[in-house]
Amino acid sequence: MKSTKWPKHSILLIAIIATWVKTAITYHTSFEIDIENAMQEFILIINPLSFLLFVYGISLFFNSPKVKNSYLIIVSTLLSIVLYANVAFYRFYNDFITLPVLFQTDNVGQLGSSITEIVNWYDFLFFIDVLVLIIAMIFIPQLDNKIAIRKNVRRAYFVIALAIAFLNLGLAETERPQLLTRSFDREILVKNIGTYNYHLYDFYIQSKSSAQRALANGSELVEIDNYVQANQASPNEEMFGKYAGRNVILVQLESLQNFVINNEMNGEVVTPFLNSLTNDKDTYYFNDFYHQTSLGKTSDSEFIVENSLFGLGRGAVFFTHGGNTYNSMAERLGNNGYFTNVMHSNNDSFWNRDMMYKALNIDKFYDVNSYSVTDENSVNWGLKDIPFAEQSVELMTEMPQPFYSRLITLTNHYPFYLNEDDKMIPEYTSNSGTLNRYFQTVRYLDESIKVLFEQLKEKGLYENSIIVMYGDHYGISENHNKAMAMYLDKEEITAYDSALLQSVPLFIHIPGSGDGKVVDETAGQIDIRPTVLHLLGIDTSNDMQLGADLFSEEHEEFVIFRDGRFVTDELIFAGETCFERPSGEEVDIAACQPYIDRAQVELSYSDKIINGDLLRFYDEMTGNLQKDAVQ
Ligand code: GP9
Ligand code: MN
Repeated sequence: MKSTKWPKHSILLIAIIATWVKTAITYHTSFEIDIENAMQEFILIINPLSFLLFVYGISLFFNSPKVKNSYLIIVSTLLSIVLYANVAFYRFYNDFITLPVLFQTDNVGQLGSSITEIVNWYDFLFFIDVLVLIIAMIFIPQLDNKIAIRKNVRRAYFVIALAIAFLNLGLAETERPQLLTRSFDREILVKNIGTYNYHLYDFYIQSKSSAQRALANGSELVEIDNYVQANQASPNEEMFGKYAGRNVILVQLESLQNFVINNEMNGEVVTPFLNSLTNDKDTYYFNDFYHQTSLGKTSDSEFIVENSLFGLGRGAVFFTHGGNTYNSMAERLGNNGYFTNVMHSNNDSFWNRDMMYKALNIDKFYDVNSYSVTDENSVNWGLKDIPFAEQSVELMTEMPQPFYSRLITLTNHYPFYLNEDDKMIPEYTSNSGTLNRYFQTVRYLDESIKVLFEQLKEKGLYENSIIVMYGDHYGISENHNKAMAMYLDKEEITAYDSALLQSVPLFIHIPGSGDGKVVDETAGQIDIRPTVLHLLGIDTSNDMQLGADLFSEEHEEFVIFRDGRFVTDELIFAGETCFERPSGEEVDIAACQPYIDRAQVELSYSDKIINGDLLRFYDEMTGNLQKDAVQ
């Protein structure tokens, strides 16, 4: 074989192609990645390429063929180990490796004990590219080591690698907006940026949070504790413990905003069942209640409700701080004899719920595997809300009582698709298909709540429960302002209107209470935890929580949004402007300033608690700092 037959960088090219092809085949054979269209398939196939070009390309900086070849072999071996470790992990956990999981000894222990199930004889194929590379090195003659690589060739090479990386990210962004900032699911990340880039990203996220955690110490809690104590709202004596021992059923109503309640769309009632609750003798309906979520959307609302703390301004706290110590509502209820669980028909890794629920001390997660899901009873994101309600109540009948179940609905999720048979009202007639369909899926969600109530009654679970329902976050983003303005009969949607549109409904339905009413107290999701615990007679005076009991005389009408906007009963701060309620007129910023400052303080305290994992230094039973916290 003559050396001239082989182009200069043949070995490099072979290394890239071999690993690329092997990775693409592995995606299809070893992982269950849902592919919905040709674009997703294309992204999946190209996604390892940019990373491989970069890491193998580093060999272009080595002049000695020997060093170069050793480098290529070492890299391909390491990448094979990473990929194979994921394959083995996936066979057992049906999930991709994330760093914190590796450090949970019980996970690795479980893996070790079932090694015979996990390893197959043909697994050497996962290292086939290393073999190909070695063979190539033997048969392709070495180039003269005095020939250096031309600088402009090298530059062109990395420009191409960068271009491919951007192409990959750009396509992924159109398929999955806010992929990296929201980072909802490991499968979606791998599908869009590839396993290797996913590990880099995971490493970045995890090392950032562990550095912050390592630098934190318990003394930072003193100031926060003083603030929390000074702002405590003592429980309403009459309500405290009034419903002790009842089951608690929380329902997170996907994307449900308050503007549809008691409102019509082209003459059609949108939420007949929920409307009936607004003047029901057993229901407190809060009509000036707001979501406080950010990029973590559903998971943020879960976090806020469980912990009475804010989510993070960047990313989803479920992902970034899934291993922290928390003092969740579930933990509280668990300590008081409750069986605690979440019911939601989705993969348990979505939003990193599998890990986060452990940190929140939730006893059980009834995920997609607990439900019977078929093509007929699914639409859009999965199981439809009506069968979900039916099957959930069925599962509740098996639960030890009292239980705390948090249900998360799914059908009223963007892009709001529904089967023809389930459409109970026509679409709206604006220029936004999203808003037009939204009314139909909201109507369906409303029906599913009616079914939930019926089923609870039928199974004898109704009387002895408290049912709390709230919208998790907005459903219609500001991209649809024009259509929203048309629906609300306004010229335009201003910053003031947008803030008001963050209102989601809250219903606290207490069968037999008889004292239900419409409550116009300005409040937010952060207030749910103390409210529920107090109704059950569980003291929260030592808890590190930023919300307040909605039935307390001392509850303050002040809701902070995650981005620093706020709403009170008299003022709204939005778009850097201070508005008066209800006129919407601009007023001097001085009126808002004290609240602006307090919003910043509360948000920063919440961030400090999360970033420093400060609750590991806190004993919520005594309210004391744990000076000897060892973790
Ligand atoms: C996914 C569901 C939706 O399991 O909770 O999450 P979202 O996109 O609304 O945050
Ligand atoms: Mn949601």
